Amino acid sequence: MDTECVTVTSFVLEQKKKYPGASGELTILLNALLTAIKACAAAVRKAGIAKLYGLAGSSNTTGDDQKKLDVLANELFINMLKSSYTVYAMASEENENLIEVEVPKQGKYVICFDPLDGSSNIDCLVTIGSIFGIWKKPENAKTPLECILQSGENVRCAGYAVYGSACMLVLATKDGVNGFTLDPSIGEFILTAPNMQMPQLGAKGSQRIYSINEGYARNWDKATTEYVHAKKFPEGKDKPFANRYVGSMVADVHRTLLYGGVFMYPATKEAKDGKIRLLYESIPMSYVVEKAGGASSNGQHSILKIQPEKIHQRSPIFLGYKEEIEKIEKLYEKYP
Ligand code: AHM
Ligand code: MG
Repeated sequence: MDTECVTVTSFVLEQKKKYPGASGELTILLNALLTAIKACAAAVRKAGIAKLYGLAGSSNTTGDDQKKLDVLANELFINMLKSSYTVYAMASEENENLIEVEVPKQGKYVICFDPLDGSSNIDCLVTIGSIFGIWKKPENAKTPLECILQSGENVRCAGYAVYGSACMLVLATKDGVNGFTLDPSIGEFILTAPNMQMPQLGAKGSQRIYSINEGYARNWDKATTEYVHAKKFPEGKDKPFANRYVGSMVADVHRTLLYGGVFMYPATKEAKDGKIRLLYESIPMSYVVEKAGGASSNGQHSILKIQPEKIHQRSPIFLGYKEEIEKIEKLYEKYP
């Protein structure tokens, strides 16, 4: 083993040194989050043996059936975070209302998370993940809800864990994006992808990929329909884009970050705001992609500019190559 490897904890402590006034509360919060993520990774690995597949017999606030792993992951996140004494309030995909923290345990951060994203992929062993965004409680906020409903422009730190062929944590702050792979033999996340950057379209190693649920094509708006058509039937000498869609946002966005491409979950005739939820899915993933040199949009402007009004608010989302996102925004100007 590399005795000089950088663990996520040592990396975060190193980062903290850049800010001499920092209290260390965010470092403690991240540590609690890591414990929850490691416990989720272990549960995902042994889910078949521990009889964790299948439904829990309940549905969450947005009407999805809850899987046993959804419920377990949610409890792990909530309990680990509450007992870190760093969190003021939380919002989870699995809880209808915001989660308040008892006064003696309150800290100065708020966190929104999807404890297990891509639930429909659990039982067939396809990649799933956890997504989180962390904000500071505004000094003048009067209610916990006001603390939770902050835009992506105030994010302090965001990221996701991918439970795939390996478990990887991707962490974005204003200083950049870094990837850590879980070494299960020592239970530590090791820095394996420092300063992650999305490839530029056309650069060596970049791929031409569009990622969307094509099954809903008859319900798309004109902008999405025209854009996807142009990816399949490009003009001139351009090659077409390949189509890849896992159906787990974490997996689809992680591939977009590494190989390049465009991920889309647009509005449809049936779902006017699309499906993906702002606070714990779109904002954290858009923050990661933008910090890595890509772009995000709801069709009009960056996802990070949207001021959320409800905890479970949804928004159409497009993210990936900057020039492709610009093309999509131009199509929305053409077909408002
Ligand atoms: P979930 O949080 O209930 O798992 O739902 C969110 C997931 C995303 O990961 C993914 O991008 C999307 O739902 C897939 O939806 P669809 O099956 O409609 O394409
Ligand atoms: Mg989700």
